[in-house]
Amino acid sequence: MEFEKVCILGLGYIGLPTASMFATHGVKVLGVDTNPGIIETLNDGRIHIHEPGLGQAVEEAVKSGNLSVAGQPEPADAFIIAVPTPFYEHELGQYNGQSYKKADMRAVISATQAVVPHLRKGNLVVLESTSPPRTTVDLLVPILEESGLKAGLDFFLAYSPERVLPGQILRELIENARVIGGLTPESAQAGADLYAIFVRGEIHMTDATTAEMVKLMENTYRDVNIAIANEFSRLAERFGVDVWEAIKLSSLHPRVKILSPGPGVGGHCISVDPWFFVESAPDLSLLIQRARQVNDSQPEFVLALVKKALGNLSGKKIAVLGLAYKPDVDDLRESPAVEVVHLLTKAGALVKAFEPFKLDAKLPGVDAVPTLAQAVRGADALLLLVNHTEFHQLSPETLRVLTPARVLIDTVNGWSGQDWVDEGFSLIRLGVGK
Ligand code: SAJ
Repeated sequence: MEFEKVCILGLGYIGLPTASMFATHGVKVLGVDTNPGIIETLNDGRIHIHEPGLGQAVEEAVKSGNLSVAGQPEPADAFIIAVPTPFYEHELGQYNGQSYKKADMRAVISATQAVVPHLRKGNLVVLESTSPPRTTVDLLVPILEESGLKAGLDFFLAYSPERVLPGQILRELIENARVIGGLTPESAQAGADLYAIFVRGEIHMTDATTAEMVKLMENTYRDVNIAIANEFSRLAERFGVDVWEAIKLSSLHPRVKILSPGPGVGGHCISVDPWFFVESAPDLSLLIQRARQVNDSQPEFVLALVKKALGNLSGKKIAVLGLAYKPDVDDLRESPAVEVVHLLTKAGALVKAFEPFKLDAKLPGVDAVPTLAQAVRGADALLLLVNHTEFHQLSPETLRVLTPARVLIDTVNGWSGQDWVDEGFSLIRLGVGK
């Protein structure tokens, strides 16, 4: 199938890079977003997302004359839906006395409805948003068929998950293997033809529900594996073992690769997606629920560690290093570091937090300061919550001048083995028992 014009609904972390890819590969692209602020920013030649290389890619796409943006879709050969699927913050489901989070599919529903008036015979519609299993078949088909056209017969319909790592989106969009799940084999083939325009990784065709499940399985697998690492950190502490040493030695086994414990799991993917399985089949996803609970309670474990180091936290000054959800990114969404700050503050500690990737971070209940010196001055302890590369080496001179603190609490194994730590600091590490 040939594609002259593609309409992409949702210009976020996935939609915008995808739009720029198609545009720089000779396709006319209309990027659509319902947020007028985003349209205005893009029309001004700026972007609203921090992702290496993305500003330049969008600039090239606009210069090529192929990328334009608007608040509403237009007729096109293909429509790609890449809107967010968060969960409801306050509306929980219940199963056997346990609560679980439910997906908020409103953005997918309204984006799909917005396609209906423009849908023509022979068009392709692709959903990229991470969604509960059967969303394409059970949710999209009935909405799109309001056009009077029959899915799989008059138009093609497919699900294709994005799998790119924030920080490496542009490279991974091109190089990663891509899974395309069609409502029919012809729909999968149409989807494969579309992505072959810029994807250099292998393209694998399957059915739509399998593709939805593939995406959820990938992120759930990672979540469960991080949960076991976090549980090992608790066990190691109990048994007087250094979990980091034990992980290193266990991973020498040819079929074992243990992930890293830490203050918890954040971001908008791994801490969210497993709930889509739980919501769809709570009776069959007990391990997945437990893993979510372990990871979500890891900030409490960090709080206990800090209490063990400092005693009563009331009035204690703590310098928090890092607020991002993972190392070397500026993204604070669902960040466990932010949760730790809230817990410390609730326990009476006076917390100053420094996030080098977001110097102007403004979060309710968090005193974020724009320099490390401001955070560290007068602190009773330094608490490392994110393994940013630039935190590995802290200059001893700076620390000596700025703080009487000799207590370092490391939740991500960023400080062990660093020379400067030997200079009279006492280092307390997550997952290390005495
Ligand atoms: N984390 C640990 N220990 C580890 C690894 C990660 O505690 O050993 C924590 C991180 O600090 C972070 C969270 O887990 O808080 C998630 O980070 P991540 O790097 O594992 O994943 P994301 O959320 O940035 O991106 C994931 C990726 N999925 C997988 O690796 C299976 C990415 O490929 C997906 O495209 C993305 O989710 C997505 O959009 O779904």
